[in-house]
Amino acid sequence: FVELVFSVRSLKATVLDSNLNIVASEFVHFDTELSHYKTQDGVYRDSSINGRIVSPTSMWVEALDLMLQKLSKSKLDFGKIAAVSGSGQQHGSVYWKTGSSTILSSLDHQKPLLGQLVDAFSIKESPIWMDSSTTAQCRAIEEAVGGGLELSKLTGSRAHERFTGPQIKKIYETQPDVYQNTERISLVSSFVASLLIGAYASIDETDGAGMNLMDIRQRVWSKKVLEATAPGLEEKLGKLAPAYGVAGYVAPYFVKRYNFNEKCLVVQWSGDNPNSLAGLTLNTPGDLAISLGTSDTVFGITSDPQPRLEGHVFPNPVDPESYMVMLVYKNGSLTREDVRNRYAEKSWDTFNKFLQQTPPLNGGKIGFYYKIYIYIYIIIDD
Ligand code: 5FX
Repeated sequence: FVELVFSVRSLKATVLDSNLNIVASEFVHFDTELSHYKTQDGVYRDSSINGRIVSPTSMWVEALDLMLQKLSKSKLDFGKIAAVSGSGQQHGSVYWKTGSSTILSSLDHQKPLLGQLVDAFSIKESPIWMDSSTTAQCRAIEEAVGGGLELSKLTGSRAHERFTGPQIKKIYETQPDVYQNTERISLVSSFVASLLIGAYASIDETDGAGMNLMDIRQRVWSKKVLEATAPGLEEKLGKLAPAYGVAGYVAPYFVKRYNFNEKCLVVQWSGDNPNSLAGLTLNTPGDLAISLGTSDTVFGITSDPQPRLEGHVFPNPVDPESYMVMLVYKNGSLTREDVRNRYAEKSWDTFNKFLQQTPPLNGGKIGFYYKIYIYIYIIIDD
Protein backbone atom coordinates (compact mmCIF):
# COMPACT_ATOMS: atom_id res chain seq x y z
CA PHE A 1 0.00 0.00 0.00
CA VAL A 2 1.36 3.45 -0.87
CA GLU A 3 0.36 6.55 1.08
CA LEU A 4 1.27 9.90 -0.50
CA VAL A 5 1.07 13.08 1.55
CA PHE A 6 0.93 16.40 -0.26
CA SER A 7 1.61 18.99 2.37
CA VAL A 8 2.44 22.65 1.86
CA ARG A 9 6.22 22.23 1.73
CA SER A 10 6.74 18.68 0.57
CA LEU A 11 5.44 15.42 -0.82
CA LYS A 12 6.08 12.29 1.21
CA ALA A 13 5.52 8.69 0.20
CA THR A 14 5.31 5.76 2.58
CA VAL A 15 5.06 2.19 1.33
CA LEU A 16 3.53 -0.27 3.80
CA ASP A 17 3.27 -4.06 3.67
CA SER A 18 0.18 -5.98 4.77
CA ASN A 19 1.41 -5.94 8.39
CA LEU A 20 1.69 -2.15 8.21
CA ASN A 21 5.50 -2.29 8.31
CA ILE A 22 7.16 0.53 6.40
CA VAL A 23 9.06 -0.99 3.47
CA ALA A 24 10.08 2.23 1.72
CA SER A 25 9.70 5.97 2.07
CA GLU A 26 10.69 8.93 -0.06
CA PHE A 27 10.47 12.68 0.21
CA VAL A 28 10.36 15.61 -2.22
CA HIS A 29 11.04 19.04 -0.76
CA PHE A 30 9.48 21.65 -3.02
CA ASP A 31 11.70 24.70 -2.34
CA THR A 32 14.98 22.85 -2.81
CA GLU A 33 14.24 19.97 -5.19
CA LEU A 34 11.90 21.92 -7.44
CA SER A 35 13.70 25.21 -6.89
CA HIS A 36 12.88 26.49 -10.40
CA TYR A 37 9.38 27.33 -9.11
CA LYS A 38 11.03 29.72 -6.66
CA THR A 39 8.53 29.01 -3.90
CA GLN A 40 9.25 29.93 -0.33
CA ASP A 41 7.98 27.24 2.05
CA GLY A 42 6.11 25.78 -0.93
CA VAL A 43 4.09 28.92 -1.63
CA TYR A 44 4.06 32.32 -3.27
CA ARG A 45 3.07 35.20 -1.04
CA ASP A 46 1.67 37.82 -3.36
CA SER A 47 2.68 41.25 -2.15
CA SER A 48 0.34 43.03 -4.57
CA ILE A 49 -2.87 41.48 -3.23
CA ASN A 50 -3.32 41.50 0.50
CA GLY A 51 -3.39 37.96 1.89
CA ARG A 52 -3.11 36.14 -1.45
CA ILE A 53 -1.11 32.92 -0.97
CA VAL A 54 -0.93 30.34 -3.75
CA SER A 55 1.17 27.40 -4.95
CA PRO A 56 2.01 26.60 -8.57
CA THR A 57 -0.23 23.69 -9.61
CA SER A 58 2.45 22.37 -12.00
CA MET A 59 4.87 22.04 -9.10
CA TRP A 60 2.58 19.43 -7.56
CA VAL A 61 2.43 17.55 -10.88
CA GLU A 62 6.21 17.63 -11.18
CA ALA A 63 6.54 16.52 -7.56
CA LEU A 64 4.51 13.41 -8.39
CA ASP A 65 6.75 12.73 -11.43
CA LEU A 66 9.82 13.10 -9.26
CA MET A 67 8.41 10.96 -6.46
CA LEU A 68 7.62 8.10 -8.83
CA GLN A 69 11.13 8.32 -10.28
CA LYS A 70 12.61 8.17 -6.80
CA LEU A 71 10.47 5.18 -5.86
CA SER A 72 11.42 3.36 -9.04
CA LYS A 73 15.12 4.06 -8.41
CA SER A 74 14.69 2.61 -4.92
CA LYS A 75 13.81 -0.67 -6.68
CA LEU A 76 10.25 -0.69 -5.39
CA ASP A 77 8.27 -3.42 -7.14
CA PHE A 78 5.27 -1.37 -8.31
CA GLY A 79 3.59 -4.57 -9.50
CA LYS A 80 3.08 -5.63 -5.88
CA ILE A 81 1.25 -2.49 -4.83
CA ALA A 82 -2.38 -3.30 -4.02
CA ALA A 83 -3.62 0.24 -3.40
CA VAL A 84 -2.54 3.87 -3.41
CA SER A 85 -4.13 6.68 -1.48
CA GLY A 86 -3.12 9.94 0.08
CA SER A 87 -3.73 13.18 1.89
CA GLY A 88 -3.72 16.72 0.62
CA GLN A 89 -3.57 19.99 2.48
CA GLN A 90 -7.22 20.93 2.97
CA HIS A 91 -9.11 23.68 1.09
CA GLY A 92 -6.54 24.24 -1.70
CA SER A 93 -8.11 24.08 -5.15
CA VAL A 94 -7.15 23.16 -8.71
CA TYR A 95 -8.96 24.48 -11.79
CA TRP A 96 -9.08 22.14 -14.79
CA LYS A 97 -9.48 23.88 -18.14
CA THR A 98 -12.31 22.84 -20.45
CA GLY A 99 -11.11 19.81 -22.43
CA SER A 100 -8.64 18.59 -19.80
CA SER A 101 -10.51 15.38 -19.02
CA THR A 102 -9.43 14.21 -22.48
CA ILE A 103 -5.78 15.04 -21.73
CA LEU A 104 -6.07 13.22 -18.42
CA SER A 105 -7.51 10.06 -19.95
CA SER A 106 -4.99 9.85 -22.80
CA LEU A 107 -1.62 10.44 -21.12
CA ASP A 108 1.37 9.16 -23.08
CA HIS A 109 3.35 6.81 -20.81
CA GLN A 110 6.59 7.62 -22.61
CA LYS A 111 6.57 11.17 -21.30
CA PRO A 112 6.50 12.65 -17.81
CA LEU A 113 3.17 14.02 -16.54
CA LEU A 114 4.33 17.62 -16.33
CA GLY A 115 4.74 18.44 -20.03
CA GLN A 116 1.42 16.84 -20.87
CA LEU A 117 -0.52 18.65 -18.15
CA VAL A 118 1.13 22.04 -18.14
CA ASP A 119 -1.74 23.55 -20.15
CA ALA A 120 -4.50 21.64 -18.42
CA PHE A 121 -5.20 24.26 -15.77
CA SER A 122 -7.27 27.39 -16.26
CA ILE A 123 -5.52 28.89 -13.22
CA LYS A 124 -1.82 28.19 -12.92
CA GLU A 125 -1.54 29.11 -9.24
CA SER A 126 -3.75 27.24 -6.83
CA PRO A 127 -5.12 29.18 -3.88
CA ILE A 128 -4.26 27.30 -0.68
CA TRP A 129 -5.41 27.30 2.94
CA MET A 130 -2.95 30.04 3.95
CA ASP A 131 -4.72 32.52 1.68
CA SER A 132 -6.78 35.15 3.47
CA SER A 133 -7.81 37.36 0.56
CA THR A 134 -11.52 36.48 0.43
CA THR A 135 -13.10 38.35 3.34
CA ALA A 136 -15.60 40.16 1.08
CA GLN A 137 -16.73 36.84 -0.44
CA CYS A 138 -17.07 35.26 3.02
CA ARG A 139 -19.36 38.03 4.23
CA ALA A 140 -21.44 37.90 1.04
CA ILE A 141 -21.95 34.12 1.29
CA GLU A 142 -22.89 34.33 4.97
CA GLU A 143 -25.33 37.14 4.27
CA ALA A 144 -26.97 35.22 1.42
CA VAL A 145 -27.74 32.23 3.65
CA GLY A 146 -28.88 34.14 6.75
CA GLY A 147 -25.62 34.69 8.64
CA GLY A 148 -22.49 32.90 9.81
CA LEU A 149 -24.27 30.63 12.28
CA GLU A 150 -26.80 29.49 9.67
CA LEU A 151 -23.98 28.73 7.25
CA SER A 152 -22.20 26.80 9.99
CA LYS A 153 -25.32 24.76 10.84
CA LEU A 154 -25.62 23.85 7.17
CA THR A 155 -22.01 23.34 6.09
CA GLY A 156 -20.23 22.74 9.41
CA SER A 157 -18.33 26.05 9.43
CA ARG A 158 -19.02 29.74 9.09
CA ALA A 159 -17.34 31.24 6.01
CA HIS A 160 -13.56 31.20 6.31
CA GLU A 161 -11.19 32.93 3.92
CA ARG A 162 -9.23 29.76 3.24
CA PHE A 163 -12.30 27.62 2.51
CA THR A 164 -12.76 26.72 -1.13
CA GLY A 165 -16.24 28.20 -1.68
CA PRO A 166 -15.14 31.80 -0.94
CA GLN A 167 -12.00 31.16 -3.03
CA ILE A 168 -14.13 30.00 -5.98
CA LYS A 169 -16.42 33.00 -5.57
CA LYS A 170 -13.44 35.33 -5.75
CA ILE A 171 -12.26 33.69 -8.96
CA TYR A 172 -15.75 33.91 -10.45
CA GLU A 173 -15.98 37.61 -9.53
CA THR A 174 -12.49 38.70 -10.51
CA GLN A 175 -11.78 36.37 -13.47
CA PRO A 176 -15.18 35.39 -14.92
CA ASP A 177 -13.65 34.13 -18.20
CA VAL A 178 -11.32 31.83 -16.33
CA TYR A 179 -14.24 30.53 -14.27
CA GLN A 180 -16.27 29.87 -17.43
CA ASN A 181 -13.31 28.08 -18.99
CA THR A 182 -13.04 25.68 -16.02
CA GLU A 183 -14.73 22.32 -16.44
CA ARG A 184 -13.78 20.82 -13.08
CA ILE A 185 -12.64 22.13 -9.72
CA SER A 186 -10.67 19.67 -7.58
CA LEU A 187 -9.33 19.91 -4.05
CA VAL A 188 -5.62 19.07 -3.66
CA SER A 189 -6.73 15.63 -2.48
CA SER A 190 -9.09 14.84 -5.37
CA PHE A 191 -6.64 16.48 -7.81
CA VAL A 192 -3.89 13.94 -7.14
CA ALA A 193 -6.42 11.09 -7.09
CA SER A 194 -7.52 12.34 -10.54
CA LEU A 195 -3.95 12.15 -11.83
CA LEU A 196 -3.69 8.60 -10.52
CA ILE A 197 -6.93 7.32 -12.07
CA GLY A 198 -6.61 9.34 -15.28
CA ALA A 199 -10.08 10.86 -14.85
CA TYR A 200 -11.73 13.35 -12.53
CA ALA A 201 -11.92 11.76 -9.07
CA SER A 202 -14.77 12.77 -6.79
CA ILE A 203 -14.24 15.16 -3.93
CA ASP A 204 -14.70 13.14 -0.75
CA GLU A 205 -17.43 14.06 1.72
CA THR A 206 -14.98 14.92 4.49
CA ASP A 207 -12.54 17.16 2.63
CA GLY A 208 -15.60 18.48 0.75
CA ALA A 209 -16.92 19.81 4.06
CA GLY A 210 -13.93 22.18 4.10
CA MET A 211 -15.39 24.16 1.23
CA ASN A 212 -18.40 25.92 2.78
CA LEU A 213 -20.48 24.28 0.05
CA MET A 214 -21.67 20.92 1.38
CA ASP A 215 -24.67 20.10 3.54
CA ILE A 216 -22.84 18.11 6.24
CA ARG A 217 -25.87 16.07 7.32
CA GLN A 218 -27.08 15.09 3.85
CA ARG A 219 -23.56 14.92 2.40
CA VAL A 220 -24.63 16.62 -0.81
CA TRP A 221 -23.77 20.01 -2.29
CA SER A 222 -26.09 22.61 -0.77
CA LYS A 223 -28.04 24.33 -3.56
CA LYS A 224 -28.49 27.38 -1.36
CA VAL A 225 -24.77 27.92 -0.83
CA LEU A 226 -23.85 26.96 -4.38
CA GLU A 227 -26.16 29.71 -5.62
CA ALA A 228 -24.60 32.19 -3.21
CA THR A 229 -21.13 31.25 -4.45
CA ALA A 230 -21.05 31.07 -8.26
CA PRO A 231 -23.36 30.04 -11.12
CA GLY A 232 -23.07 26.58 -12.68
CA LEU A 233 -20.89 25.41 -9.82
CA GLU A 234 -22.46 22.00 -9.13
CA GLU A 235 -21.43 20.71 -12.54
CA LYS A 236 -17.85 21.89 -12.03
CA LEU A 237 -17.63 20.12 -8.66
CA GLY A 238 -18.89 16.73 -9.80
CA LYS A 239 -20.25 14.10 -7.41
CA LEU A 240 -19.17 13.56 -3.81
CA ALA A 241 -17.90 10.20 -2.55
CA PRO A 242 -17.24 8.77 0.91
CA ALA A 243 -13.62 9.27 2.02
CA TYR A 244 -13.24 5.51 2.51
CA GLY A 245 -14.50 4.67 -1.01
CA VAL A 246 -12.50 3.56 -4.02
CA ALA A 247 -11.85 6.19 -6.69
CA GLY A 248 -10.89 3.68 -9.39
CA TYR A 249 -8.02 1.63 -10.77
CA VAL A 250 -4.64 3.22 -11.35
CA ALA A 251 -4.53 4.71 -14.88
CA PRO A 252 -2.89 2.79 -17.78
CA TYR A 253 -0.22 5.53 -17.83
CA PHE A 254 1.20 4.26 -14.50
CA VAL A 255 0.77 0.62 -15.47
CA LYS A 256 2.85 1.11 -18.62
CA ARG A 257 5.38 3.60 -17.27
CA TYR A 258 6.07 2.13 -13.81
CA ASN A 259 4.68 -1.42 -14.09
CA PHE A 260 1.86 -0.90 -11.60
CA ASN A 261 -0.55 -3.81 -11.54
CA GLU A 262 -3.62 -2.85 -13.54
CA LYS A 263 -5.77 -4.00 -10.60
CA CYS A 264 -4.04 -1.58 -8.22
CA LEU A 265 -6.77 0.45 -6.52
CA VAL A 266 -6.72 4.17 -5.95
CA VAL A 267 -8.59 4.72 -2.71
CA GLN A 268 -10.35 8.06 -2.35
CA TRP A 269 -7.93 10.73 -1.08
CA SER A 270 -8.92 13.12 1.70
CA GLY A 271 -7.59 16.08 3.64
CA ASP A 272 -4.50 15.90 5.85
CA ASN A 273 -6.42 16.42 9.09
CA PRO A 274 -9.22 13.92 8.34
CA ASN A 275 -6.64 11.32 7.36
CA SER A 276 -4.71 11.96 10.56
CA LEU A 277 -7.91 11.27 12.46
CA ALA A 278 -8.34 8.04 10.51
CA GLY A 279 -4.67 7.05 10.95
CA LEU A 280 -4.75 7.66 14.70
CA THR A 281 -7.87 5.46 14.84
CA LEU A 282 -9.71 7.99 16.96
CA ASN A 283 -13.00 6.26 17.67
CA THR A 284 -14.06 7.29 21.16
CA PRO A 285 -15.99 10.53 21.59
CA GLY A 286 -13.98 12.73 23.93
CA ASP A 287 -10.56 11.57 22.68
CA LEU A 288 -8.65 14.42 21.10
CA ALA A 289 -5.59 14.49 18.85
CA ILE A 290 -3.23 17.39 18.27
CA SER A 291 -1.43 17.82 14.96
CA LEU A 292 1.58 20.14 14.85
CA GLY A 293 2.07 21.00 11.20
CA THR A 294 2.30 24.11 9.05
CA SER A 295 -1.01 24.74 10.80
CA ASP A 296 -1.72 23.36 14.26
CA THR A 297 -4.99 21.52 14.69
CA VAL A 298 -6.95 19.82 17.47
CA PHE A 299 -9.59 17.30 16.49
CA GLY A 300 -11.84 14.56 17.78
CA ILE A 301 -15.12 12.83 16.98
CA THR A 302 -18.73 13.25 18.08
CA SER A 303 -22.06 11.74 17.18
CA ASP A 304 -23.91 14.92 18.08
CA PRO A 305 -22.24 17.86 16.33
CA GLN A 306 -23.21 21.39 17.30
CA PRO A 307 -21.75 23.65 14.60
CA ARG A 308 -20.85 27.06 15.99
CA LEU A 309 -19.16 30.20 14.76
CA GLU A 310 -15.86 28.78 16.07
CA GLY A 311 -14.34 25.58 14.73
CA HIS A 312 -15.36 23.10 12.06
CA VAL A 313 -17.54 20.01 11.72
CA PHE A 314 -16.82 17.46 8.97
CA PRO A 315 -18.30 14.01 8.39
CA ASN A 316 -16.06 11.39 10.04
CA PRO A 317 -13.88 10.05 7.20
CA VAL A 318 -14.17 6.44 8.40
CA ASP A 319 -17.59 6.24 10.02
CA PRO A 320 -20.72 7.40 8.18
CA GLU A 321 -22.60 7.74 11.49
CA SER A 322 -20.38 10.26 13.26
CA TYR A 323 -18.60 13.56 12.73
CA MET A 324 -15.13 15.02 13.10
CA VAL A 325 -14.77 18.32 14.99
CA MET A 326 -11.70 20.50 14.64
CA LEU A 327 -10.04 23.73 15.69
CA VAL A 328 -7.33 25.21 13.47
CA TYR A 329 -4.51 27.63 14.25
CA LYS A 330 -2.74 29.01 11.23
CA ASN A 331 0.42 30.01 13.11
CA GLY A 332 1.94 26.51 13.29
CA SER A 333 5.35 25.26 12.18
CA LEU A 334 6.51 28.38 10.35
CA THR A 335 6.00 30.46 13.48
CA ARG A 336 7.47 27.74 15.71
CA GLU A 337 10.54 27.42 13.50
CA ASP A 338 10.95 31.19 13.44
CA VAL A 339 10.94 31.32 17.26
CA ARG A 340 13.39 28.39 17.34
CA ASN A 341 15.67 30.11 14.84
CA ARG A 342 15.68 33.38 16.74
CA TYR A 343 15.98 32.10 20.28
CA ALA A 344 17.21 28.50 20.20
CA GLU A 345 20.19 28.51 17.82
CA LYS A 346 18.04 27.01 15.03
CA SER A 347 18.07 23.72 16.90
CA TRP A 348 15.19 21.66 18.25
CA ASP A 349 17.54 20.17 20.86
CA THR A 350 18.25 23.62 22.26
CA PHE A 351 14.56 24.51 22.00
CA ASN A 352 13.66 21.37 23.98
CA LYS A 353 16.36 22.11 26.56
CA PHE A 354 14.76 25.51 27.16
CA LEU A 355 11.31 23.94 27.42
CA GLN A 356 12.56 21.48 30.01
CA GLN A 357 13.96 24.28 32.19
CA THR A 358 10.47 25.13 33.43
CA PRO A 359 7.62 22.81 34.53
CA PRO A 360 4.86 22.02 31.98
CA LEU A 361 2.59 25.06 31.47
CA ASN A 362 5.46 27.35 32.53
CA GLY A 363 3.87 28.55 35.78
CA GLY A 364 0.88 29.95 33.88
CA LYS A 365 2.94 32.10 31.53
CA ILE A 366 1.97 31.16 28.01
CA GLY A 367 2.97 32.94 24.81
CA PHE A 368 0.99 33.18 21.59
CA TYR A 369 3.17 33.83 18.59
CA TYR A 370 2.13 35.17 15.20
CA LYS A 371 4.42 36.03 12.31
CA ILE A 372 3.37 39.19 10.64
CA TYR A 373 4.38 39.95 7.09
CA ILE A 374 4.71 43.65 6.50
CA TYR A 375 4.82 44.94 2.98
CA ILE A 376 6.24 48.37 2.40
CA TYR A 377 5.02 50.18 -0.66
CA ILE A 378 7.12 53.04 -1.96
CA ILE A 379 5.27 55.41 -4.21
CA ILE A 380 7.50 57.59 -6.33
CA ASP A 381 5.62 60.69 -7.31
CA ASP A 382 7.30 63.07 -9.65
C1 5FX B 1 -7.41 22.96 8.11
O1 5FX B 1 -8.63 23.61 8.07
C2 5FX B 1 -6.33 23.75 7.49
O2 5FX B 1 -6.55 24.77 6.90
C3 5FX B 1 -4.94 23.25 7.57
O3 5FX B 1 -4.75 22.40 8.66
C4 5FX B 1 -4.53 22.57 6.29
O4 5FX B 1 -5.26 21.40 6.10
C5 5FX B 1 -3.03 22.30 6.32
F1 5FX B 1 -2.66 21.57 5.31
